[in-house]
Amino acid sequence: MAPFTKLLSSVLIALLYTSATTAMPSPSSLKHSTHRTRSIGSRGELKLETFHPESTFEGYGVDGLDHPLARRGGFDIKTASVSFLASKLGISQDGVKFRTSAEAQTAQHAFLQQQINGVPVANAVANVAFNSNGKVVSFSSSFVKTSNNADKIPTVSLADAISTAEQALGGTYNGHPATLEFLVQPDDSAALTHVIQIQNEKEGKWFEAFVDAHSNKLLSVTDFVTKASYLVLPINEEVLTQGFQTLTDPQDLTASPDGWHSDGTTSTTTTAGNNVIAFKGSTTGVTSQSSSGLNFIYTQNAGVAPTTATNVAAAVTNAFYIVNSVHDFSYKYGFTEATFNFQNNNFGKGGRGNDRVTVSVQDSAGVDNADFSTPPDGQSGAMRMFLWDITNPERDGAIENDIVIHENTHGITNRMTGGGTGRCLQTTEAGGMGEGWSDTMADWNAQGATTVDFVLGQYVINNPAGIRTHPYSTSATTNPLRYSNLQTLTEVHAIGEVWANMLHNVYASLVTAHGWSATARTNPNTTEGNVVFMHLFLDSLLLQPCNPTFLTARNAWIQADANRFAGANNCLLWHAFASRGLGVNAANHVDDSTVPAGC
Ligand SMILES: *[C@@H]1O[C@H](CO)[C@@H](O)[C@H](O)[C@H]1NC(C)=O
Ligand SMILES: [Ca+2]
Ligand SMILES: [Zn+2]
Repeated sequence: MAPFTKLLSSVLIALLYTSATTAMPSPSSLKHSTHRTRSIGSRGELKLETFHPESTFEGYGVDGLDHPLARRGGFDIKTASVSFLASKLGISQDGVKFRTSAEAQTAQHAFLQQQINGVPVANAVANVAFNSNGKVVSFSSSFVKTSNNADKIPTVSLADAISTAEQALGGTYNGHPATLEFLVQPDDSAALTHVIQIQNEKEGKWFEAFVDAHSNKLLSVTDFVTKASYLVLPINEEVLTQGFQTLTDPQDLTASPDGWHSDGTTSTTTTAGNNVIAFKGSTTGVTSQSSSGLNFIYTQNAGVAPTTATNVAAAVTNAFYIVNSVHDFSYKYGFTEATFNFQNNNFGKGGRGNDRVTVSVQDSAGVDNADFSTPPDGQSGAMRMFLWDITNPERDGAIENDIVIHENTHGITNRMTGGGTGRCLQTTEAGGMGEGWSDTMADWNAQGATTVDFVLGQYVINNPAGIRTHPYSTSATTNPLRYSNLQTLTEVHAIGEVWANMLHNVYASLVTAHGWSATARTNPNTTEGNVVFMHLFLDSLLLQPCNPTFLTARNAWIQADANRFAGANNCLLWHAFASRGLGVNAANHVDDSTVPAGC
């Protein structure tokens, strides 16, 4: 505990210093943007505070920033991004490692990492986006001027580090190749670490552990699992009508060229395909077609236990359908093979394959919950849906679409932010926004021509109020949450509600201004507000920094609009964010409702 005590006091000094030099009150929540404290171990006996250096974001508007390499013949994103970053940060090019790039619809994205003596730094990263003229449209970085770098040759063996990590985290090494990376510490020193994946399926744990390669101490973790921790409200009598329908060929062949039941080489007649495998118990527990020709017709019977055979088949079918549908529409808006999506066969379109989503329905590991694990590109995302035991018979989260979409969206945001590492929504504030985006995606899918308040999770708990504290609403009476609520909120779902409510207001403004498209999921090329919204949602994920804050994420939305729509919605976005306290001068969880001059 000693290092944490020391850290706490240094932060207190920093807070006092800040309050002495600015007029703003300094919320005690400032660490939310750079730290996360987790209780680990089966009884939470290990308290681990992880550190993520502050990230910055700069957007360069509609025109972008000219750059010496922009117009040279044969634009090369690797050379251009390394040279831009080195000159921008005033460091040598040896200090920058180009990791990967992704060509997206409106920008080319480079993802880079700081390196010290040729060894990459896990938590000091950067990304640079270029437009089609090779100009820089945005850049973000969490690079650190380190002092006191550890020797790059480990003195602790990988085997010893694995045993330390297994013991501390209560799981086992899963065999994924370990790496050696520096890790910046809160005092700006750089520790050398063995980076090892540790899993415990029964307890729903999946960590990336950073074990000091000189002292054999566990220094940090990436938690690939985003857990729901739902606020359960008292039960009332209302039962929702579910409205099951038979859909014929819902797959989108642009996004899934061989449909949902083939990976381009192997066809199936079960809930196993290129994007998703949905099952109960184990991956062999898939649901098969009910008659010849890919028919999955299983009528859910709400009057009997969800564990009866037909209800299991209905739930597996529904989860398979939703996760494939999310794959297909998000693909059209830019979550593709190249931008680190989940598919077994990538059809030669970039990115890493062999990582379709595994969906475990009625997973026996828990109740009243659901979770999604997002390891790096190339390893399957894992969704686990549990039963809810508030009602009798129990209810199944796999047939409440907003819960499935919420979980699935964790995979999208964790993959697109930071370029496929799964490491970039780890701070308290970024983790909170992760929850917010997931609710927002469910909200977007549920809306019709007239924007209405959105409630999440009312079926599983049999309560029309759902599982969040407020409906998402344009009414500040119905939902009073503002940026400044972050001063007192510490739990990621609670922080997520603030972000999701802001985005609900952005959505409503866009629909008011541009109308609503009924074909938004299949046609991303029209101009209505819900189409615009989904473009900005996904575009901004690729632009924003690793471990974004509300401020940098907002700026990424503004820049996404510049990239795709030449800034047509600039003032609309500012007004919507400012209406909930995230105006131009908002900072440090203090509200501001100012919009830029001219808006
Ligand atoms: C949308 O536009 C893209 C790029 O021009 C095109 O490839 C695609 O077919 C269009 N999609 C629809 C549904 O019109
Ligand atoms: Ca992939
Ligand atoms: Zn969640």
